[in-house]
Amino acid sequence: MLKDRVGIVFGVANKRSIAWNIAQAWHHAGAKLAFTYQGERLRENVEQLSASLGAASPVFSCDVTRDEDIQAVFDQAAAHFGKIHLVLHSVAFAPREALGGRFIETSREAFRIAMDVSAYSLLGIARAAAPLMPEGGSILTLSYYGAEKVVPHYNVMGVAKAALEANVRYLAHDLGPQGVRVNAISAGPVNTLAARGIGDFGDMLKYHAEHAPLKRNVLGKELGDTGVYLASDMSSGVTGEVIYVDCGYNIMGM
Ligand code: NAD
Ligand code: 0WE
Repeated sequence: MLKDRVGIVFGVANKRSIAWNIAQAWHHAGAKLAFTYQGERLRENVEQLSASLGAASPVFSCDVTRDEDIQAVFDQAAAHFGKIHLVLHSVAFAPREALGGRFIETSREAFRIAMDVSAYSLLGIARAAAPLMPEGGSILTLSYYGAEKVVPHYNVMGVAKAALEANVRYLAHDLGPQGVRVNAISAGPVNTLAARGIGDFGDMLKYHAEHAPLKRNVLGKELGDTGVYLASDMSSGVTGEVIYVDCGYNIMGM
């Protein structure tokens, strides 16, 4: 379904990463991929995972808070592939002390960092990607229910995800005339590196599974499948949208 499409994947840290689930699904659907990693610490992980696809995917360093890093990724992608069609943005960060305690205590600096890494970065990436998408394309990001409703302790990340979801709509408006679609998957909780940094995540997974209509948590494979749908022509009429892939949790009132 993605034959002859080229995609750039931001946000693989390890094999549990949501980005890795979606990248594998894109690969199996026939896309050619490049990966970026944040910092030397993650280089080897990402190189090994990329190599495991057996497709000689290039791997680039990128801290999304640095405009010059983002530009360098797309310069290298242009040199390697010419055109691209797909971008996956699966990146978020807030200082740990801001994820817990009272939201009202969030510092200006923690707010700035959460917004920069988790929301602004989509815009920076979209701006650098768009000139390489003359055939149109699909930009995909990851959100969470805390954007819309209060999830205790998600705090400033909820505010950043609300900004991210608004970014999706404004970018969809700007890039629509060029045939570039922009959408988000709002994923139910998944046990990744970013999630395990959070105390009581096990309890949260259990609560979520008990209260979701499907009575279980979402699988990485299911996020990958929706990722293929949003990347492919199957979703050609869909842009600016936030699609919940959360076993139905978000529809509940009680
Ligand atoms: P993860 O830790 O595997 O991925 C987060 C990625 O963000 C890592 O690869 C990390 O290197 C990258 N990152 C952080 N700061 C960066 C920076 N300055 N520059 C470049 N990269 C940076 O965890 P994940 O759960 O797969 O998270 C991926 C996305 O999914 C995030 O946007 C997260 O908010 C979202 N999400 C996660 C869950 C969940 O429960 N795990 C649920 C819904 C949405
Ligand atoms: O988006 C996220 C988590 C993103 C995240 C995780 C960390 C952990 C380590 C952002 N920044 C950091 N900073 C760190 O220092 N999720 C959707 C997973 C998540 O995190 C929560 C959740 C859920 C769900 C935090 C509190 C409550 C619920």
